[in-house]
Amino acid sequence: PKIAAISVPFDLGAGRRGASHGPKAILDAGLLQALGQMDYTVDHVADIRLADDTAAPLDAQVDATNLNYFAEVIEINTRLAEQVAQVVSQDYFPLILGGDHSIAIGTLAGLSSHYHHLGVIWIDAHSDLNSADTSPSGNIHGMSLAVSLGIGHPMLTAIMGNKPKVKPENIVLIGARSLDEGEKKLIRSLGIKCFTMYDIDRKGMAQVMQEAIDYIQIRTDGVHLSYDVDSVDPIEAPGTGTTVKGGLQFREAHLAVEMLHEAGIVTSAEFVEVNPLLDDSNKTSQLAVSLISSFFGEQIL
Ligand code: DIR
Ligand code: MN
Ligand code: MN
Ligand code: MN
Repeated sequence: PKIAAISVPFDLGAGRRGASHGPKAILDAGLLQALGQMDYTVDHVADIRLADDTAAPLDAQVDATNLNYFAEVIEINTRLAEQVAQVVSQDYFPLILGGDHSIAIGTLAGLSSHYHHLGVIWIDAHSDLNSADTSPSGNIHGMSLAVSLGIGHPMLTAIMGNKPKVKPENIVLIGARSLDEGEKKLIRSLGIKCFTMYDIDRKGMAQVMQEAIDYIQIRTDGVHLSYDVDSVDPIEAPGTGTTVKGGLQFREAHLAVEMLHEAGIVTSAEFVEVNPLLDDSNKTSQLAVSLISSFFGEQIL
């Protein structure tokens, strides 16, 4: 298939600066060469950026309490959603390079133009299910999955149409180990499928992934992979803004994407939260290239 790579050098959804340099670091670590060797046609179609004159001024009446960089997050995600919708309509496989995880708002909004029963596999130490009311930080990268469910500020949930972009039963969380109280309540009340690090320890990654694949493929018409590199243990992925110990080991992180390739169910992907300013040399950027290569079918033998 032909891949449309979309860079989103944006970090204002996170609490620390630097994820905006993620896309370039991943490209510099050799992503396009690696995919080219595997006979993919990769068109790097766009860098999604804010306009030079900063974000459009929002009406002073809008209450953006506990929503940091609200206007900028809306602007970047509106632009990203349009770009994703366009490449999907041109039969590209969208590959989004973040950027902080707030950009999932735009990715999922854009995908919702094409898929009516979109599945989402969310690999992350966190669940990103906060809203302004429950967030301990006000950082919108911790709210993006909630927004995509239609929960949150109306100006965020209205991007690309005022409807939920994904249904709770079509989501699988994998790798969770740092959940806020409001997020735990939401996961329980909506019945969201969640494989925590406990489940991965207990069952093994292979079984967790097989259950996730079996669960999601029967109910969806497309599957988006949203891979937050902070899911991986900080020993392997130090270059990210909110590390949490006790994460995926190197092989578990790869096995997840290898099994997704083998299953052949994923129709779009994003890799987010690589922060080169916090990295140990280019370790985390190189990990991202390795994960993306495995996701697209690179094999050991
Ligand atoms: C925390 C951290 N739950 C928050 N979230 C992060 O601020 O909402 N998500 N880091 O990736
Ligand atoms: Mn995240
Ligand atoms: Mn339908
Ligand atoms: Mn995270």
